[in-house]
Amino acid sequence: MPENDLKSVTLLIRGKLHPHAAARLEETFTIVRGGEGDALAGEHARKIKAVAAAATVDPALIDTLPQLEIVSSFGVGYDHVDAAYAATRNVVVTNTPDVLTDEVADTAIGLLINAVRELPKAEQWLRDGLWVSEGAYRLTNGTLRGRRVGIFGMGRIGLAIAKRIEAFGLPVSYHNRRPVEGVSYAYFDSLVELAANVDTLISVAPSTPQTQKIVDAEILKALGPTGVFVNIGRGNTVDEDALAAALHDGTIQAAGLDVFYDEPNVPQALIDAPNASLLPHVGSATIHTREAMADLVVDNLIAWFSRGEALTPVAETIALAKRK
Ligand code: 8YV
Repeated sequence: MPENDLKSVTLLIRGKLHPHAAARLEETFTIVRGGEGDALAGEHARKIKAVAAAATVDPALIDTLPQLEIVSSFGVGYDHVDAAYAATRNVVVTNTPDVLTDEVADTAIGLLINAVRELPKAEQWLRDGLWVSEGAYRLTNGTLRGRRVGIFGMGRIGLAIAKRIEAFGLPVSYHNRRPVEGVSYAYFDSLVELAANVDTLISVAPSTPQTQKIVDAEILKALGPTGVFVNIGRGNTVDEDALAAALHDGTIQAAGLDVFYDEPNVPQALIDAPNASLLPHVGSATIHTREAMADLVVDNLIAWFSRGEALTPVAETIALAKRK
């Protein structure tokens, strides 16, 4: 189908999609909107061939759309889309990798330094006038010097973080579902072994059935009293009760968290932990990077309907990335 003829394709926008993506989609396709929990009118449902997703796409929705060919999801993490189920219905699922890699890696490093060197608290000290009334902010117990860093999840973002950590002069090791070809960092085949061999654990792990609350009391204990835990992946990979307890009782030294189990609700016990540096899921949140992600959502849809090819299919649907 020529690119200027895509108005014949009906597309559902699911959730609060980035306005740049929504505007481009409206120009190109015929749009139907349906937020979380909205019932789709049967008449539309029969016509919809594509979903642009910033919210849940579950088996029930997929089954409501008999002509569905593609779900283009916003974000590199796509745990809100049941990609395994989509594959069984010959529906290709795409996400937005690569364009956010450096932004998220930058945020991970910022979070690590904030947690270790207490920079947000030092800034608050200045803003509160305490530099004048009390003198210098206290010397921090935490430092990056001499740290050994473990990365949980050695995908594209994990590698970008590892590169940055190397530039800081610190050794890197990692745990992943399997060793990554061409990566020379030391590999540990269990998370607890990695935690026991480092004092700084950075998690970039996606949410999968295998990773639910995988960072638990045992992992935090293995990380130890000088341990720093940073999470830039997904909040449901962490047992937050165990993490809050570990921060309060000194099982670990500090944490830097960008993601939480039940966003935007952050447990009070984490907010109350003075040794936690907390961010409201801003890993990729710049105008530059979010616009690039929005473009990739749209470009996947245009490539699919004009050339029969998805640009960035997720692993579960890679076999469906070219229209037969
Ligand atoms: C986005 C993310 O904030 O890409 C991801 O997986 O977590 C973030 O970049 C998220 O998609 C929500 O907009």
